[in-house]
Amino acid sequence: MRKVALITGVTGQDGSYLSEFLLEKGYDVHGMIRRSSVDYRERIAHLEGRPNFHLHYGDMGDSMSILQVVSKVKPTEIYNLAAQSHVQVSFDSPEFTADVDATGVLRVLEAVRLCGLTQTCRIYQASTSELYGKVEQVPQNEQTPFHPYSPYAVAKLYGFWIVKEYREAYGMYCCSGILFNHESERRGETFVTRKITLAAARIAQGKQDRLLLGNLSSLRDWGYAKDYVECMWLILQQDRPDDFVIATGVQHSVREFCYHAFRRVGIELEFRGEGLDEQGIDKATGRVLVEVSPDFYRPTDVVNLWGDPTKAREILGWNPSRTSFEDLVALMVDHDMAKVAAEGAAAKVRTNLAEYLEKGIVK
Ligand code: NAP
Ligand code: G4F
Repeated sequence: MRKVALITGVTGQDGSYLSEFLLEKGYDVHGMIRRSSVDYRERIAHLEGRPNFHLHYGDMGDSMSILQVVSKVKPTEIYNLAAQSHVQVSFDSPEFTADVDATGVLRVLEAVRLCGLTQTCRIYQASTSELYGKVEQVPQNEQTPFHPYSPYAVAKLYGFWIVKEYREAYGMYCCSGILFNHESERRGETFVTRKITLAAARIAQGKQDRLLLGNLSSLRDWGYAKDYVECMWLILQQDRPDDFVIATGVQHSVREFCYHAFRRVGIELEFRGEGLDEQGIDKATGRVLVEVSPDFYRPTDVVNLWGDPTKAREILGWNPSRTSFEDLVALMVDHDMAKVAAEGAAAKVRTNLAEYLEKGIVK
């Protein structure tokens, strides 16, 4: 049996972990990357040069490039992870987000169909808990109604439905994993968890003064990305195609994430005030380390995500509790403490990014 996987979004957080996971399982792994004037492939640099790891140029906005990659690789499994994945950015670039996150999914499905691979290639679509958006039920499971609440979520909703349509219309084995937030030491630096762990490390080492955040009360079900890529694979190994919620079943606020991250670097935070006036204060020194800025509020924000992973546990045999919330925060903070300490000559560049983050230039 050929085991050939094609991963779109291979340079992303999940793409890098999934590549490692599939290589370990003996797959030939092909990743699709987009051409850029700078080579930013930090997350997969350690895999390049391995005999079973191959990269191809392609773009989710370009049908012909996807068709070429699919026809050349003839994958037995496609993991469609490529996306404009930042919710705030989707408000700034809604058309681009729709093209990549919605129409892009259709392009992948059509490429498989046009290459005559409908019966030999299984497809995983990276769907999201953002589909529940302005939630109509807590916790959320596979039966919970969708109520997308950002351009990103609306685009991903199209992806979810077109996958379902191709499954029913053409009998294709294509599935969506409705994944709740999953984080790691490879998480992009403008997502809230990584922004917090990097800031905690920099503040502890005297390289940043304070951290500006948006809605501290927002609730998320945060898991560890390395655990979640196993589910993507499991979803494609079942007798029949189906969609699954992947989550830990445990919920925390952004405020709690901050509290635990700072505690890990030895700073006990106390939160005082409300709304825009809320502050995170270092109990030992009285210094204000966390402040709220309207720059990081969203036009519409999803504030109550909490997943019910019962189906994944029972059918896929997946363990949603492998990495606890506390362990996740600790591993991210420990990684960033070492990273910040080693920054040396590059410190200024990193500090500039921290300043941009603080001023809301990069969200
Ligand atoms: P990520 O780190 O932002 O990675 C996104 C990947 O998509 C990158 O490799 C990026 O390439 C690629 N990409 C973006 N636009 C592209 C285009 N036009 N053509 C080709 N590639 C393009 O995201 P992630 O956290 O790994 O998430 C993976 C997938 O799961 C995404 O679809 C995301 O929406 C979804 N998801 C994520 C979570 C989560 O909590 N992480 C939860 C639910 C669903 P560059 O490196 O060139 O930018
Ligand atoms: O970390 P976030 O930007 O992640 P968000 O919006 O939940 O999206 C992530 O998870 C989704 C799964 O549910 C994925 F589909 C998506 O691709 C992405 O990976 O924001 C989390 C929460 C939000 O409510 C946001 O308003 O944190 C709040 N927040 C508060 N201050 C902030 C900030 N978010 C960011 N990025 N930056 C802040 O300063």
